[in-house]
Amino acid sequence: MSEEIKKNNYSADSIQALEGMEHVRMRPSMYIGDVGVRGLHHLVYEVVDNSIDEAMGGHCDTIGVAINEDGSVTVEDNGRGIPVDLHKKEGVSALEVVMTKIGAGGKFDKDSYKVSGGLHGVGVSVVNALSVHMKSTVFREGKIYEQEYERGKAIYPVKQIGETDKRGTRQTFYPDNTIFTQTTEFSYDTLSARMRELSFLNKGITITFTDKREVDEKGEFKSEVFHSTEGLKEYIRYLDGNREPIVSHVISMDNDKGEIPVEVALIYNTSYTENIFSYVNNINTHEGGTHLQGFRSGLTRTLKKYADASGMLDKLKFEIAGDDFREGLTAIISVKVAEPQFEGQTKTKLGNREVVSPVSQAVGEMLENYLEENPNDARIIIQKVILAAQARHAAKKAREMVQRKTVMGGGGLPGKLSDCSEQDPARCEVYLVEGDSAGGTAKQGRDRNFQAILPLRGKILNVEKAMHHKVFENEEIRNIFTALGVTVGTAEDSKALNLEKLRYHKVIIMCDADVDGSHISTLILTFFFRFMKELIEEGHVYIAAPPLYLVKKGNKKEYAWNDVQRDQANERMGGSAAIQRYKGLGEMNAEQLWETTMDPSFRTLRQVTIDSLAEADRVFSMLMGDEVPPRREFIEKNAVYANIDA
Ligand code: 0RA
Repeated sequence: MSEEIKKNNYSADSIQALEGMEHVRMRPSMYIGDVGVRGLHHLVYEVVDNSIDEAMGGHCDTIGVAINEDGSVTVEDNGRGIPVDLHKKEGVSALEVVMTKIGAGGKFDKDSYKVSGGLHGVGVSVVNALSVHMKSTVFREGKIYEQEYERGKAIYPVKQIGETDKRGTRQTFYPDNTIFTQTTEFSYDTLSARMRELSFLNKGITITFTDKREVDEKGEFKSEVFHSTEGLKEYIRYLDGNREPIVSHVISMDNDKGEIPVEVALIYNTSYTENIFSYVNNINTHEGGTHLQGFRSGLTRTLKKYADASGMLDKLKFEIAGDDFREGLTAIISVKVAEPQFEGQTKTKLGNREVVSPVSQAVGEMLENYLEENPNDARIIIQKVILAAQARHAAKKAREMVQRKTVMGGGGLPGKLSDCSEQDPARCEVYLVEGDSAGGTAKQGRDRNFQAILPLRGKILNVEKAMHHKVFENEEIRNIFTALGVTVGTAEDSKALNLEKLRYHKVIIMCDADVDGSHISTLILTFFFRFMKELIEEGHVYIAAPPLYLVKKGNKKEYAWNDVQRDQANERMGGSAAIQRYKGLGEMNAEQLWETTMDPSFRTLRQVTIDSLAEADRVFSMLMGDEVPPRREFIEKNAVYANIDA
């Protein structure tokens, strides 16, 4: 053990290492991306990653994650326990080295399959540095050891505190609120979604997730157990549960023997959307990269070859494009790469060239076998591809119409748009408003210098169920494209989005605060998610929050956004105030709408962000798909935003 440590050179003296920890506190974003909600949750992922690595090495099978009563988080595994023996060079225990020295995380065990990379894998010492308090407990060789830290510094040497027949490691940490100034409150939904995802990506592991901050009516904690025996195959069923499959099985393969372990699962459904999620070392690679490239080439090559041989393409007048093979496809690719190179704007694009061919080959083989053994499914898939090619030609024409109108500029703006006078997009915002009447009120209430209004007719098209050319032919949707100045499609990529000419940096959805309003917001968000994902990813999309109540007495008035605020306002006015419940935006006059919902110095906007693309996709397919009961239930329980953290 200590041999390993020496080999991996911990020669950096402790002074330098201390500087390392101080550097983490000075520049936390360099280590965890940001110090907002995302960075905060990243702390948990970092600690869980270490336990996942221990599990991938075959040393443990159960991981417990808990949000404690006091808001701290505990992660526990039943692995070998972080070694506690003396680290000769440092003169302290190995545990202390791992916890307090930057760059010491996990790597000292060359036997364990350590593949963490990208944003993750910075080491548990980073979590320690960014926590006001942390406690490590190790169950190892019959004994229990413990050490505690404050802002990354050990407050006593590792000590033995008892005996045990358990094995494993337990880590508890309290995020530092002087670092995470926005919030230190963990989101159940965010962590739960990530634990579910991890269990699908690492089959065989059991992850229990518990929130001890609240108990239900039965006096029990909110808790979930995640365990997947079939991995990605099960993940596909989970993601596509609200879509209708057109083939009989999930097509999948798992090759963990090769130099680069590759796992793939896919299915075709009746929808028109392409949904491919790719992972490298358990990290969602939003921007794709070489593994995705390998997947696409393997899929296209194999299906094309089969289709050509089948004679089904003989009468086709169109050339089939790569896109056509992916309409209605839901797929997950997961690869493990020892030294991943991450590129791209958000460092979520895999750059390693050597990954392309093994993935392409694995996908090719898997599909070839499936098509061979399931000729019925094969025919159905090829038919779908042909339909997609035909629809693509129709869509191209429709899109060119949108483009022509956009390019003409000036007069090309939709007639319903009330534009603002400011020219700098960074200072401009546009409100997408439900209905012409609320649109009229917003137009009167706004500050026309920088606020534009685009009223939308009642329910916009449900893009989840519409073919692409129908989407581009739809007038409301064309209005959104032209008003925003966003164009689609380049010579190389028919779906590429061009945000360069975006005319407003804030796009604000304003709907009634009721179930119908939620539904309309969801329709608009679905459209953005499917057709302008980057707009959301770059933080341009917001949801306005109109008040639910006006509480009034004499010349005193207050607005309330929930029942608690309403009651408090009423109390402040002596308890006998008149309470008006706003049934919709239409019941507010221009001044009220400005005061509560549009005035930047008073309004609250909820920024729409995406934690997990896969989870967002599942939710949208549920909300907007064919199955009515789950949608109704979800909308009633969560309004719109459940998995779109705002
Ligand atoms: C390296 C060596 C050994 C254990 C671990 C790493 C280890 C690290 C973590 C982090 C979270 N949980 C963990 N569990 C184990 C011990 C090697 C041995 O006992 O021979």
